[in-house]
Amino acid sequence: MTTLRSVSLIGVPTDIGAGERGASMGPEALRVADLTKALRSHGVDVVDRGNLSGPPNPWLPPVDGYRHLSEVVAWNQVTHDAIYAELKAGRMPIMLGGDHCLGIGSVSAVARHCRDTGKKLRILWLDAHADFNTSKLTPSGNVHGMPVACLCGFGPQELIEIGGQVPAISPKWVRQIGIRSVDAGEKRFVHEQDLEVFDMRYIDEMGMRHTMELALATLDANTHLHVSFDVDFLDPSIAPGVGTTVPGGPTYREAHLCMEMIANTGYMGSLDIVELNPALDLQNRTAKVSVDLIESLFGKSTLMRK
Ligand code: 4U7
Ligand code: MN
Ligand code: MN
Ligand code: MN
Repeated sequence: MTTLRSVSLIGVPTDIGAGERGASMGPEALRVADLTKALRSHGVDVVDRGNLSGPPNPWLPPVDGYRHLSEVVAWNQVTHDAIYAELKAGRMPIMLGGDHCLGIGSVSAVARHCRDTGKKLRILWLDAHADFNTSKLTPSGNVHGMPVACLCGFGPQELIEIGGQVPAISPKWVRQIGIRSVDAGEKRFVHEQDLEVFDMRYIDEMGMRHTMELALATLDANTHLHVSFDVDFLDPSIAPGVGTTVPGGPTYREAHLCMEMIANTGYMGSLDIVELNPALDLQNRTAKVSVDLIESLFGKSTLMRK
């Protein structure tokens, strides 16, 4: 990649939507793993905006199918505002989570920006989970299992309207990669809404290359590509520091190929890095592997390529 990009890092230190405490330490772990330096080594202009702030985690049980709903709304509102401001200023936001409920604020801001600018939006959801639960379907009440549904308009009013338009996105704009844990009711809903899911069986059978060719097939010069990278996408053998590990994820090389192919499109306009939980990590290994993968996402390659 030769284009110089301007990136803003936005830390969102909360685990308000998670089922396990600790993702609130994710932003600092990524900084300790030298994310800024890694990006700069690829010619990226990086500004670290520091961390957003919001309510503490009261660690209470779910009420009407949601845990901590009012706090989740507050964190997503500040996330939306920060991401939207960066996009408006012509910079690429990288949201350092934090748990994946923050995808609601982040993606709804990106969708708003795309409406403003007439861009076509595509969302790559790299995850072990579909994150398509609703308050009726969820087995946990944890909102980090619901962001894709909320973005598609299925969720509580206060959350689905954060980006100013309901629904914020269409399920047709989403491609999910690496999925291997979907709850029973969630599975029916994914099918009903016709989400495009490249699950691990598909990747096993067809390979990561073919998978990514299909997932990236409808991009064009007018596309804004948003990448929502839940670190539990990765196989737990290389990424143990997450709250919800699921065995059988992409290997180190499969994950790099995925990132390299995204980089080659040149269309990535925003990124989330979520669900990293340093309290469960081993010597910051998962943060380091995440930074490695982000380098590939920004064009690192072994050899010069045509
Ligand atoms: B993540 C789960 F039940 N589906 O809803 C739920 F298995 O953002 C997990 O992808 C959700 O990490 C995981 O609680 C959310 C569970
Ligand atoms: Mn997720
Ligand atoms: Mn996940
Ligand atoms: Mn998780």
